[in-house]
Amino acid sequence: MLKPRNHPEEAPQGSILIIALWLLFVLAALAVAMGAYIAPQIAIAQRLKNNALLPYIARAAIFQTMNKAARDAAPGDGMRPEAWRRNENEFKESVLGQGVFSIMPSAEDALRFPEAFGLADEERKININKAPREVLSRLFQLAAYLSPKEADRVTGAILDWRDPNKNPRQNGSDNDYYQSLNPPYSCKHSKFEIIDELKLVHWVTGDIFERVRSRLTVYGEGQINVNTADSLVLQSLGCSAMLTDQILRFRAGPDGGEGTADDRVFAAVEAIPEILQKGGGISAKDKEKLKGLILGGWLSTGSSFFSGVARVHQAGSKDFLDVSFIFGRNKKIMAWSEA
Ligand SMILES: [Ca+2]
Ligand SMILES: [Ca+2]
Repeated sequence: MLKPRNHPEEAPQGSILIIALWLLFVLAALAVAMGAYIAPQIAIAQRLKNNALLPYIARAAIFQTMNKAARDAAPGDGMRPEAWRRNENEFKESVLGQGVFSIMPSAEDALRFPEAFGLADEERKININKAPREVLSRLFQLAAYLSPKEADRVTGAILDWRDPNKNPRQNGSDNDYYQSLNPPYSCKHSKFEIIDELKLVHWVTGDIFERVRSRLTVYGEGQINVNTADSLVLQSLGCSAMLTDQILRFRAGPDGGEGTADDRVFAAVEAIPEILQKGGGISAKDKEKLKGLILGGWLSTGSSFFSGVARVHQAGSKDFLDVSFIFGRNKKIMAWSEA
């Protein structure tokens, strides 16, 4: 007797095998698909975990830098700007635990020190809260190309903004002007806390602000560091072009360029007239001007406030974080901003 072609007990066994194989295939495909779906998420999670460390690395980097600046407060060589202004050994790709950091100048300071690794000092700038009107007026004429009349009304508005007196001075700007704006706001009648506040002051356009911002600060006692101030700041103080040139030439040293090993510093402000006299002689008028600045307490030979950007990343990772900061030699953080 012939067996039936499809044995009723064999068919399910074959089907089960095929179904099992299919199931295995489907499960394997699902596992591959799940893997492909999850892998990037694991990578993202890993990256987030790594990037979450960056603010802590930045913090450590800035505190380490602040301690270095505080140590340099000892009189003498610590005041030499090159120790903190251009110092690749200390500030370029320095290793800190799992992190790596560089200290660079802020965007506006980078215009002056494009290739530098290090800090920028605030005392090379004019203090907007302390500078007399004529110094601010010269700055606006020299940096923003304003006429004496235009500079006079801008500086009048700045003085009305910063002093507690509520009556506007001649060529100043009072509350009525600020209240007429949309939206209206009040004249501050108090010191500038950040330089960006200047954008709120009457007559200060965005263009004018951009031209003067890198020469103004709210930090320090108002004295200008004669070892770091640039030509425009020295001239804003009232130094003649000749006197400014002599100061810069002394600082540059024999090779004539600033930022090299032979640079010189003035050790004390009182010694400046004699040093310049020996270096080639200064006019009686320039000597008088210098004496006035020294006796008035407008010059210093060191700085106490420093700004910069800490760029941090983890070793082997390209993700970085920029943190802008300003601190004092007294180890006080004055400003902090994570980009
Ligand atoms: Ca006022
Ligand atoms: Ca030099």
